[in-house]
Amino acid sequence: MNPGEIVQAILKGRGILGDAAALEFLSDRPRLTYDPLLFEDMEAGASMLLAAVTAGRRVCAYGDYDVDGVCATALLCRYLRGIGGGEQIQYYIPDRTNEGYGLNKEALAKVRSGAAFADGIPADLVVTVDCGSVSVSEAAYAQEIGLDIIITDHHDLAEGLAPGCVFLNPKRGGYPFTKLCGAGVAFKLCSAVENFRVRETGGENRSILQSLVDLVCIATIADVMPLIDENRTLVKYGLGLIRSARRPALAAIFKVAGIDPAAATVRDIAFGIAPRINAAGRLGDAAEAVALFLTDDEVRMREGAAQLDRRNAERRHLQDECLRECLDLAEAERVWNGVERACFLMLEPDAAHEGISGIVAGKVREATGLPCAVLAKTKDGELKGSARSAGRLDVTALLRGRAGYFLRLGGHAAAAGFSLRKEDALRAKEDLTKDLLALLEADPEMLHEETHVDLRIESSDITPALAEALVALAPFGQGNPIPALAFRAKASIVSSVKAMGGNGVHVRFRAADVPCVWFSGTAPLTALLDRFPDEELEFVGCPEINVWNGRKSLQFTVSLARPQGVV
Ligand SMILES: [Mn+2]
Repeated sequence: MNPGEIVQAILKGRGILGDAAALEFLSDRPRLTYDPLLFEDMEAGASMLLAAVTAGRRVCAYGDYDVDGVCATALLCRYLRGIGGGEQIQYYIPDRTNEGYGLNKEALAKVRSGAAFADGIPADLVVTVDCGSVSVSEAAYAQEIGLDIIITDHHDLAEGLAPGCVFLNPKRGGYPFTKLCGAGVAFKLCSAVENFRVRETGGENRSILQSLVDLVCIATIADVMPLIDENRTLVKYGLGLIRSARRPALAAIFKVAGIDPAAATVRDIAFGIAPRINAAGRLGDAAEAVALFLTDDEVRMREGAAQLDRRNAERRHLQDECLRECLDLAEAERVWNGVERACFLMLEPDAAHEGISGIVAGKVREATGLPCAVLAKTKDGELKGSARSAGRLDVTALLRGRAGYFLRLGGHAAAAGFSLRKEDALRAKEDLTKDLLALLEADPEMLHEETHVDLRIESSDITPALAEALVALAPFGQGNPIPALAFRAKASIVSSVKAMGGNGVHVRFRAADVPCVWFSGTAPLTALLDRFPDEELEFVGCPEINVWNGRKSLQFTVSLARPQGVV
């Protein structure tokens, strides 16, 4: 197959059907986007918001402490200030530990009275971003105390909603794409406001709005939304803005992270930029991160970015300590009467911190292959847990099966959050392990990650031209992974095996003459060649152009190798 055919086959396998869809998917200037007025309530929401800003009323963006919430808050404030709202546009971010996620009545009272703001001016309108879908009684309360309210969110819907409340959520139906992040929904609201504003004033100036797509891009990546459909459009243009380093606050964060914005990738944002923005809300006050995006003072920007970097280093330190402890605890739970077993890991480390339990649970899952919850004590003596799933297990469903133990419980297939009484923790752990073992009885492979292969090709198809053609499928990430191509080679013709890296865990080799690199692959490759010396092996990965010392060379980056026929 030639590179063009391979790209087309991958697209087809990913459900991108037809020439128009393929052209759009590969385009540098994608056009796929939808009319914001397709949102239920958008017309009412946008005109209410524009009227409030035009009348000089105080508007408060009510956000969240994670990256999506921070970016959505900054985006809404920047836009509304930019179209004339000025300092009347303020924001409120609840504290992770003391208030928790979503709307709360005390905060709304402070927003209404003005106590939430440095200048003490009371707000007339509150616009939630990235939260509010389940805050039914809080939304009613806002209206009772004289606050108009617009809810914008992308989380799952609750049963009902406060009557008379404007509620923008793509999951309500009407809007064709439901996987926008919170900042994406806020962006659609601003787009609608912009349309109305242009219609009223006759002026055409979309530059403020367009300049904010970088924030949508970061939020979409950090919230692990699928990089398909309208998100692909937003992320492509957003990456373009980020690479041109147009936003000084963001450039300052790139600088402290040691990442060159000109070559920024989805990975750089997910692992270098997002954790720093997130660190404010985990260990300090997320408002610090919002303030960084709202200031135009370069000195404050530099200081703000340095502060985020310090908080991130502190977060990493806490996380490492907690992870070490958790891995020891996990080992003790896995080995039962001297025998290794599958179990639901529920760990209660001394070094627990609410802000990092989710990350640590994910790392324990990676290390053990088992579903894991990490618990932290709260002020009122309860335990608050963050759980991460493994393989095909729906961890929230598993926990719901024992709902009686939990004071609060929410989440999705891959992750859950809950709280329970300390005295119930041990029995909950035992019962959840019992339920997990019963599931494994029926489906022994349930906890294993499946390796998806896009396409099986010949080793001779792997050329520099193919590596270059595959780049057009980027940006890669959730919902649009790096292509996984597979080729076969006899184990006996694997040659030039060379361990590399500080401790030799990575390996370079040639298979059927294809130059390969496999990160953390030394041990599995050696085992494979020892066990199956005469068999045909299948190598799964992606061809790439490696640039080293200014020289370009082709390499096939292996993610998995296995005996042919094993799936
Ligand atoms: Mn979100």
